[in-house]
Amino acid sequence: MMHRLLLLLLLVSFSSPAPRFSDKDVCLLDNNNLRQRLKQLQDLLYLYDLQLKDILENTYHRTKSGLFSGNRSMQHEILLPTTSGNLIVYDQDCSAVYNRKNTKSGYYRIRPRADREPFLVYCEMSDGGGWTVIQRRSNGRENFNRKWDEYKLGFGRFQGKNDEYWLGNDHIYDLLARGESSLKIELMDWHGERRYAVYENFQLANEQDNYRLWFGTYSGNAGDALSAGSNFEDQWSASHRGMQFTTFDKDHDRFLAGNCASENKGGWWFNRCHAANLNGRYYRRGRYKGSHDDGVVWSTWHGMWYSLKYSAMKIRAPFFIDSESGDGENSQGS
Ligand SMILES: [Ca+2]
Repeated sequence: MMHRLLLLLLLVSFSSPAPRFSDKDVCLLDNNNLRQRLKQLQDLLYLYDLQLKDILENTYHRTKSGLFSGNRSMQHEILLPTTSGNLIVYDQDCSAVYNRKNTKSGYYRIRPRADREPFLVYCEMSDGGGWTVIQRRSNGRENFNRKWDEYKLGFGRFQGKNDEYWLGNDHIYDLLARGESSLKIELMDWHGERRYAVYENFQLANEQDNYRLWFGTYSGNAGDALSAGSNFEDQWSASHRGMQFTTFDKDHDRFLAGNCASENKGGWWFNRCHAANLNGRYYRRGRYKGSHDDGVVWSTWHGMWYSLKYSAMKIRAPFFIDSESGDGENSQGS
């Protein structure tokens, strides 16, 4: 079908009106243009072939809807503990904390699933409030070059306002499994300039599917690096949409000759390998050099060879309404 399309385009090109000047130079020029156009079409055909191959070989395109919609959102219906004794009821996420009038940013213990232990997380109550922070880089003190199990369970410090941590893929999965969430990524460079990216419908698959990443529409001013920008070839090799999580000890990337997490010093949803990696190596200034582009990278803003000073990833339900400014229907009083 692609070949037929190409043929059609070529025929259209060749059957376009003859040059007005039957001059030899004009003909040569036209020939040249046609040859260039042919080259462009061949390149395009090559890319479409790659894409087609990709689609045929990778089941996530087909299973996506079943994987990510299905019955996931309701399967972890939260039940309040019914035990006697010390009854501590934990909020399911930072939006719930916020709605109980805890409008101060800080660390709170939350419990998205009643059948799992509660855990600490930083709740950001500015920027509309109710944000659950799942990742932060700010000072390079924490090592992000870690194993699968550490990324699964989470690591870092959970005390100071700017402490670095990864909340843990299991915790993030449990938070996201409760329903549709938006992801907001906040970035700062070494001049103190700030940018952000928002993704609707941010989702992770479970560990059996290696925490495969999915996300919807982008908005913001940092550029859509998770989709590897707007260039098709970049997207093919570096888009993070639909990718599984890779660490140096568990390789699920599409880079056949090696492991992207080993090269880039952190766990992430690598493709071949990346256009964004907020878990990369922390360089203490922006521009860096090396054998790999392994910095804290958001390529659509500062390129692959600039490592950011600060990053935070935070999630919130899109229907979250600040009970202070809303009609208060979410408020449970205090
Ligand atoms: Ca690999």
